[in-house]
Amino acid sequence: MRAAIVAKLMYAVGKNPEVASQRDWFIATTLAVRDRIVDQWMASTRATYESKRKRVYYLSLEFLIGRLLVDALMETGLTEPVRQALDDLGVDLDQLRKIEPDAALGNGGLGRLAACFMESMATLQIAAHGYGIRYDHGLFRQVIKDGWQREYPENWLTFGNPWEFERPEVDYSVGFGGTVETVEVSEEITRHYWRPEETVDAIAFDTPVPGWRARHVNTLRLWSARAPDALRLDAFNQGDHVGALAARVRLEAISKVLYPSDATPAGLELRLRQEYFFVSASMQDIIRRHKQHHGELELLPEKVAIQLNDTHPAIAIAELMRVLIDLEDFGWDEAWEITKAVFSYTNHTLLPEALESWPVPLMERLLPRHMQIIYMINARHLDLVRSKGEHDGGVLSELSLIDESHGRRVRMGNLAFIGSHKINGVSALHSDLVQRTLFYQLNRFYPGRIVNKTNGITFRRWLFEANPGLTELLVDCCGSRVMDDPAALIDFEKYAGDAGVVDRFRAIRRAKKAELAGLIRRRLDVSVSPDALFDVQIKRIHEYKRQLLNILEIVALYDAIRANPGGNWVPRVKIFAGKAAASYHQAKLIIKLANDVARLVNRDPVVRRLLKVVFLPNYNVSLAEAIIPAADLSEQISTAGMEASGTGNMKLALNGALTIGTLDGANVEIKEHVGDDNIFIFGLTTEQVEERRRKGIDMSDVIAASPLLEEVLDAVGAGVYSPGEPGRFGDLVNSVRHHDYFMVAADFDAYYAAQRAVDARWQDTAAWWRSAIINTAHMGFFSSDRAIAEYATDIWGLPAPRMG
Ligand code: 26V
Repeated sequence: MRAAIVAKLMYAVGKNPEVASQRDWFIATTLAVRDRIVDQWMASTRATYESKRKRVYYLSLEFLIGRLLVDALMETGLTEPVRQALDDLGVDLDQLRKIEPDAALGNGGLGRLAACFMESMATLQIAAHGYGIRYDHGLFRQVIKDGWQREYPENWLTFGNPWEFERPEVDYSVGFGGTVETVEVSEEITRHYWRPEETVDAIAFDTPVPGWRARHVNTLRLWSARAPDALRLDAFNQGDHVGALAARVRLEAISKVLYPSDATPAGLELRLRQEYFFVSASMQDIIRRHKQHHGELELLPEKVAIQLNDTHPAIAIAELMRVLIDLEDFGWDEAWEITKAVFSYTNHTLLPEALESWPVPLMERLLPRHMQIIYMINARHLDLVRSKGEHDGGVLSELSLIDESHGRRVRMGNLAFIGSHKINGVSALHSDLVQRTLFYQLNRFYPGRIVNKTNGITFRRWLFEANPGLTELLVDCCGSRVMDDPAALIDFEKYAGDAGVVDRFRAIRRAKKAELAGLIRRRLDVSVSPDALFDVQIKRIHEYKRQLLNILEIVALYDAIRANPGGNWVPRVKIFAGKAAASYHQAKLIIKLANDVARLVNRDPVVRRLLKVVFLPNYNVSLAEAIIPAADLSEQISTAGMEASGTGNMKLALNGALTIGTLDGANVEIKEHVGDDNIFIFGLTTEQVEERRRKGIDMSDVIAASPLLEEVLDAVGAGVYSPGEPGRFGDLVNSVRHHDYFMVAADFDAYYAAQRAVDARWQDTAAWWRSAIINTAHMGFFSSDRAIAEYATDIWGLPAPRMG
């Protein structure tokens, strides 16, 4: 290993050890490790080819990967050899690790799920390819200035990306705009020729994705946009040098930046271009590979399963129809059967503002042939519905692919539904709501298509890599098979009352908290005690996730402590991290409030040892890996019915944090697994939220009945936390009082009471750690290996993977 690293340093980086920087060593080490993975990669590719088995294609506009060095070392079992080799060379692996930038090609849950699923598909030795976009700039970097969020561009590629392989020869042309020529070949046959107005090239960049123990290695193929050479030459030859460059820049903008659209739908042409760009390139690649290996396109459903990660790639349904009919001479019916058999679609949110729809005029201009095909799909779909006796205009318009209510728009969710054989939600509750609300009518006419696939997380990253100490303890208690079989975790439960094991568990947590305290001191210059209860809420900032509820509870607690500083309080550190969409005003105001409250609380000598509040900037995968093993309490407090699943909830519980949460998303299933006594559930249920909204969302009644909340709202509204600008939080307070769609007021007292129950449990040390151990022990179900095994058998038509 040492020789391999030095060879890379010299012959690939071009440095000798005496002058090499930490970054040079990082690149050399990565390249040496990558070689080992590539050996397995070639073997996996060959084996898949020879077995002729079915392949899975995971189409996603987001892959939120994080760092890869520690991950690759873990998967390949090379951590110790590499650490030793670097030691001999006078280099510290833990320093090198931090040089690597996060690959942040995603916004949040949806993108991180795609990354966990890629790892589990490789672990279960499923022949899978991820397809997405190689954004030059990932999710923005968040800086907190005077308590406000500021966004800065992210530049993960500045020093190159040693994990990827550029494939200049894998180059597909993607068309946009233009016209469709219709030719009547005969009485029955009409042909359509799409003549795009412009084209852009998609260049492939491949990253190998090793699974556990590197038994199998899959490929993540990301596309980068490049202007076609012809374009440059034409204009250049005509002497229009500036014009030539401007046209190039416009086309290449397609893969420049990730849409940070967690707040407002990206109603922009560039977003639609991104979607079709990566779909077209991926479909060309899939079809080319299929023809090369299996010949006939009739065999597509037998050999190919394509999973649509949300509706972002849903245009692939129209694209496959276009290819089959226009280019491959299939008849409509046969093409449609193939298409439905190949595609399946995962829904990740019910929020109406997050459901994609594209204006018909934009689609007609950018993708004229696809628009025709969508009309045809719609006509046949509505005929079928009518043939089943449905003639109600309201119902038909809800079923239609075209929304006529505010300008004509294509509903991508309906397209994804109609063109798929299976549609899934991401937790039991969410899938139920998908059936009962979003796709209520479609589900009536296509019963059995909607299924549940509760999300999961990869234990390799979120347990083995993030928490090696706990992993070692689990191996000691459950045996080494716990490293291969998540179900083996259950044996840890036996140790819930074992004093020796509890002591080790606590010491592991204590060490992680001390590390996090160091990070908090370095980044924020705030000192916190590792002996306090670390209470964390880490996720995108969104009103439905209710960071505001958490902050208002802090204010109430702060007042209570000040009123009785000698009381029997549990020392707490409240930890927040998360990004707000740049255009999401309310979310940015919530960040400001958290920071304003933090400033006041942290410098108040009265509460000094009892309460600290910190907002850690620039939340990303790497920061999550530092916070999660150090968490005692996990905040999962979304308004019931609004969080599709959550996956941070699983990561925290796996590492032994207790959850305080609502009956929302996967919290419901976490509760079923860990038992009611080991989780703190509070607040309105989904049905109660619906009922309260029907009654009205002015909360004057609720607030009048809660002196505690009244006092908190008065203080925040009066500017106690913003003395320089008393009206700063007026909007926030006003919406809680009179327009509380998210039920902050309605759930406040229940949340306060649940927090006091948390205090009581913490003070019963034995009970706390018993619950913590039970949480870890019961998380096996939430492995993404289980989730992927279910997708494989129930959706992709694969044989049951071998688990463990
Ligand atoms: C998108 C948008 C776009 C515009 C308006 C507001 C809004 C709110 C949320 C989103 C994100 C939707 C996609 C997403 O990331 N969903 C998350 O998917 C996770 C993986 O399934 C799941 O655990 C989270 O609960 C879900 O929010």
